[in-house]
Amino acid sequence: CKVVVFLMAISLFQTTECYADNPMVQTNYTADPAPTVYNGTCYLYTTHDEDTIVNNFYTMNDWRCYSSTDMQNWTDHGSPLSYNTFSWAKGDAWAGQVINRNGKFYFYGPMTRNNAGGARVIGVAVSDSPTGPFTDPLGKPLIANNGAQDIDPTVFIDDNGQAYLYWGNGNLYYVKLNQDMISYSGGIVQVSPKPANYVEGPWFYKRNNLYYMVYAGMTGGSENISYATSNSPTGPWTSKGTIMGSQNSYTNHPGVTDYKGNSYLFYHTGNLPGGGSYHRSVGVEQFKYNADGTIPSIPITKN
Ligand code: FUB
Repeated sequence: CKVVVFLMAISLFQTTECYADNPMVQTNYTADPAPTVYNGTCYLYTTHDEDTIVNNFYTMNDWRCYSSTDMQNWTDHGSPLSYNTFSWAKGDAWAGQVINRNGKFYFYGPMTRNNAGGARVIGVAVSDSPTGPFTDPLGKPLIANNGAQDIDPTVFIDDNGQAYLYWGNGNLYYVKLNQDMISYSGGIVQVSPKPANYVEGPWFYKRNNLYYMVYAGMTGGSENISYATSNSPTGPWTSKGTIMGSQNSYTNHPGVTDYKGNSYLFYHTGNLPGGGSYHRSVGVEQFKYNADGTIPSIPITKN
């Protein structure tokens, strides 16, 4: 195993809080962070901006996996899957997420199809291990509904066992996944009204009986991170404002988790040398929810 990140910055005033270097991965350009906790370890899945940018656009072929037991030192597990895992895909390995159910790990991620006009669709892959390898159980996309809009899946299993997959660029959609996690029942539902200034990158979870939808929003020239809450997994959603302002990459993308009693927001910027909108890098900040469950404004730290 290779340890990728390491400098520890200790606050002068809060010596118990230690942070990883930001950007936390300095060996690849990474984006679209998606954390999950399994067996006491925090696994972080990211996308991967290739060093060589083609056609001045996102050039992304595989997903990466890192893990940590202290949120400061991260082990690089390489690439557990790529668009080549899916026989029907031709590229654009964009923002994905992994969830554990009954000892199996389910990955959901968007790609462009190698037929049907190259539409962006969402695939599912399965593994017995959080670090892969993953295989495609369907041999076809799970979600192929809206052409360019089917990106950025986020998955959550509620306390009653019902799993939800939300996704979308421009509009927000969801389906109720079946227990097998590779099919769904009922139709695709478009969320209306969508949360304020919603663009893409939803991250869906529940805390203290309140459902959270954290997402990339737009009020200026580049994306911020905003959120909405609901008393129901299917809304209606109450917009709660922006928690992280625009950074130096056009996009941003949230991933939120609790780990060992603390709360963390993962995001991306263009803060590595050579960085920018197509060379992004994942960072992480520890934060504390307010007593009423609202999320404070979260500044980024750089080391
Ligand atoms: O990384 C490619 C796309 O950019 C993601 O799918 C969006 O969330 C945005 O970060």
